[in-house]
Amino acid sequence: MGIVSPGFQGKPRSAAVTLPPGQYLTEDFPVLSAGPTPRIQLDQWEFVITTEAGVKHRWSWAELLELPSETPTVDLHCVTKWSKLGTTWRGVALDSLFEQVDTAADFALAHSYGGYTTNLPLEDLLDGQAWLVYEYEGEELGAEHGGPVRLLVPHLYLWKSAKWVNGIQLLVQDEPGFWESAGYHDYGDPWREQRYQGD
Ligand SMILES: Nc1nc2c(c(=O)[nH]1)N[C@H]1C(S)=C(S)[C@@H](COP(=O)(O)O)O[C@H]1N2
Ligand SMILES: [Mo]
Repeated sequence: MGIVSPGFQGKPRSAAVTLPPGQYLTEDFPVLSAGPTPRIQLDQWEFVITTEAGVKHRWSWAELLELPSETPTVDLHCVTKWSKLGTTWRGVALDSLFEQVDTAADFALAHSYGGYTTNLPLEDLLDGQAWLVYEYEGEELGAEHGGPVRLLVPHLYLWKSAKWVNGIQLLVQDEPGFWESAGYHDYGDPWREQRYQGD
């Protein structure tokens, strides 16, 4: 037992956690993948932003690591109703990649090794809201959770955080991705419970 000075007992133990509507708390980290886990050699890996004009901006693994990294601690909310709080990642803010990109597009379609896609407004990838992450809790990101590199967009349901991400295609008109074509919401804000089209 340690000695606790009066008036300094840490954070209140009864602090209630507020979750988005319909979500429950989980401590483990479920794996949800719509297909087999692709294995990508780091010397083969690349990430490509393709503008609406067809201009391509490419980063190799080494080039990605040269960009300034951040360690966001964020909450995850899956549309299957689990939420996991306080996860810490390391990666590059999409802002750093988009510095070089000239675009007037409003929409983005993320593409992954294996063919998965998901759409989101370009503005939701910017202003410190989204990262390309390659570490989870201080360790190299495991393949089952999207390694070597996944997209992390924690303010939207987790299906927007494309695992094994390898590109962003910029679009003047929105196009649904994999789950959005199957009836999931185009935006997917957990706090507004936008699970399905029409929510
Ligand atoms: N490439 C790819 N990314 C994906 C998926 C997928 O099937 N393929 N599933 C999505 C869904 S529905 C969820 S809930 C999260 C799950 O991430 P996790 O397996 O790391 O928990 O990844 C998202 N990203
Ligand atoms: Mo999901």
